[in-house]
Amino acid sequence: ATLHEYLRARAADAVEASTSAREAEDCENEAAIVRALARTCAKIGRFVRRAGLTDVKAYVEGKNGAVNVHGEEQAALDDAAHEMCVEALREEGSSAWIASEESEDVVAANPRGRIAVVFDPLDGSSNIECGVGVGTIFGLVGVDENSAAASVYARPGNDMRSVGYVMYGASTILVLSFMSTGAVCAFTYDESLDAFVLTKANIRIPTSGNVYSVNQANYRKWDDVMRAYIDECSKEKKSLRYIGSMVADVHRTLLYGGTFHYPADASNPNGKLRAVYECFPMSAIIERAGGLAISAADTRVLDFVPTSAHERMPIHVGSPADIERLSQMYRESPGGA
Ligand code: P6P
Repeated sequence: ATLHEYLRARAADAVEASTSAREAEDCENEAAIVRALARTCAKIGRFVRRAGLTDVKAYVEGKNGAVNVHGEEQAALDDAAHEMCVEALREEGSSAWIASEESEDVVAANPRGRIAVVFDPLDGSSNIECGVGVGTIFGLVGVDENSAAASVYARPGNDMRSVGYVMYGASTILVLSFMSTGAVCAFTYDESLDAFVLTKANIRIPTSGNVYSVNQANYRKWDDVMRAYIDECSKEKKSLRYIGSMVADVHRTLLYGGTFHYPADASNPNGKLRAVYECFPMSAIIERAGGLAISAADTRVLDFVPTSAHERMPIHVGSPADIERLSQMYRESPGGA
């Protein structure tokens, strides 16, 4: 099935189960927003694959006036991806708010809208130059009509409905959980059809894995429990795989099992990754595939309530047995989490 057919079927089921016309309309709008995002990500994928070629330079310069002073096209491609997502969401028309990791403020769209969209248009873009996988991350949350901007981000990650990411790697893969109960599915973009085709229905993360993923260079700056946990991983002869692109590292974790971490450290007490744009959608995908996502001992990432749109938080996601072990070590440590 194509993504289009998948969404039509899921939206029809949701409409059937809806108890009001408003709820039914929200389901249709949610499917339309996901379709608009997927179409845009297929376009972003084409630019990422052609990074460095003149047509991309021309497009990016057109979007941004001029490629930034250092000629860092990948940074400008960030902005271009942001613009493409904003344009697509405005054109689709039903989003109440458009919240991009690339813009300081949440942007108001349709005041009567009841769904807000948060997204990171091109995460890990510093890797584009060397051809390493990068990605787009998105999440949808329900808001009241005439809602305030804070209703988009000052709420627990549990409130996310549809969540997903697109990985621009060897192929362009969309991983999606549609609406708040959607199974985690993978769709591969088929250029010949200009469509995403369902390739994995109902992905379940392995109970445990032999891979851990973290920037080991920060070892000295972690707390004692994190150091002890990573020491235990190497004693258990696990492999370290760290791409430095969250979408790629989490996607591998989802399929192969193991863990991905961006812990708090001495210089980043809240870690590096953003709660709303990165941690919430990726944690929702991992949890809905049977994994765990914590920011400290017994604190689920999705229970956290940010106080600002760009707030950062520590994150540990992955196979349930492996994350539970870390949780247990925090619980048993004298200093606690
Ligand atoms: P570090 C990319 O810049 C990013 O935002 C995530 O995609 C990635 O997981 C992380 O930062 C890498 O950070 O400090 O290990 O280079």
